[in-house]
Amino acid sequence: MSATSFVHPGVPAELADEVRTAFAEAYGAEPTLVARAPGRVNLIGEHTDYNRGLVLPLALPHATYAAVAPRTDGQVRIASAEQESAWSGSVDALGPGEVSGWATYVAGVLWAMREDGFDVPGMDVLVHGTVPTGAGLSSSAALECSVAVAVCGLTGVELDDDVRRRLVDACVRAETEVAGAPTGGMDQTISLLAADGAALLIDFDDHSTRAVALPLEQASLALLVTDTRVSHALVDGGYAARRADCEQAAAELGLRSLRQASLEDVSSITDERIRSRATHVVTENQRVAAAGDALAEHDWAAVGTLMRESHVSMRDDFEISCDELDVAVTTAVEAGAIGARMTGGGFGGSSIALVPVDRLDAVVQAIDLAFAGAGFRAPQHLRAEPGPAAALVS
Ligand code: GAF
Repeated sequence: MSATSFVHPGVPAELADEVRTAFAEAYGAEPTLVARAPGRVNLIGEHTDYNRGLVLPLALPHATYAAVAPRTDGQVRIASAEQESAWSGSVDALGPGEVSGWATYVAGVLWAMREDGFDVPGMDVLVHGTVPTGAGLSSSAALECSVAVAVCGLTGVELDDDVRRRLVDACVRAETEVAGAPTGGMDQTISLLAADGAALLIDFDDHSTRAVALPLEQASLALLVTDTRVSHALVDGGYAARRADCEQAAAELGLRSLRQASLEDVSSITDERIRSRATHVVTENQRVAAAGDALAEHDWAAVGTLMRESHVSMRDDFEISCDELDVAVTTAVEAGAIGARMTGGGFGGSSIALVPVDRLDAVVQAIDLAFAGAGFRAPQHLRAEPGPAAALVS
């Protein structure tokens, strides 16, 4: 039994009851149904998705629950069990610029689904969840995907692979065109297509996906996620600036994307910053492919090495780490983790470490101590066990 207190994902049936109760309190009636969508943590492959590259995320057990009921007057009401502000308006007024704050993500999904030809009626929506916000664990994608699945439930659309992929696109449009965060598609793809018990190798060149088993328990390993509590926001400029640098690099090389670039190509880029950004993307794609192979062979030591190399690349070439992330990663490895790296968009958020179970408490304590010693805010930790994709809650 671990002495450490982790951020608990909650019990799905209890959370579904809680969201039903909160819905009834907010709207004075029972919801028709509840949908659940997970947050994610990325094992390896950062800032590669919008470069048509490779990523290897897993769905967290931490998730967002959306309770919904249809309305006949074409109105939409959006509320949350956690957030104060609520929004209401017409289903015809949900597009870019119409809604602000967290409700934008919900409104954006309804708008993008309508744009794609889904039947989206007026409805009441209430969300409730356990994905930490601002921690780089895709609480926004979990929110989007829970609403998308709920709408399908309301309108009787079966959630087959084709529909799930259309929902991924709608949720990405919600994020990029309505919320204004120029992200790639990793977070929505893993939330909607995750394979329970596995990581998902996603190739953004052809959008193919392959489940890669993660038999952590069998290997007496755990994935420790440390939220540095340095809030990251994808709508801030750093993420967009990195994306622009990558696009500039590809344009300079005359390529459709950095996925087609080799290290030799990249060495010809004259601007040092652009060359470093492209170096990260090219080497990160190689590391993701190697990590997929290493996992297939249960070569955890190789996975750990790749994670450590990935962190160095993000720190030095892509420059998206920060002191708190560097301390979390270095301390985890010094205290016995096989590998560790920052995860997600960067500039704060979380790290992920691959840790022998019998070293878990020691690693957590070492990180807490190192944060206190450096005068950082106390971090919070959670255990990442690969969970299932978004679905209706029965
Ligand atoms: C964020 C984005 F939303 C993803 O699309 C991805 O680019 C990630 O940062 C970095 O790998 O989570």
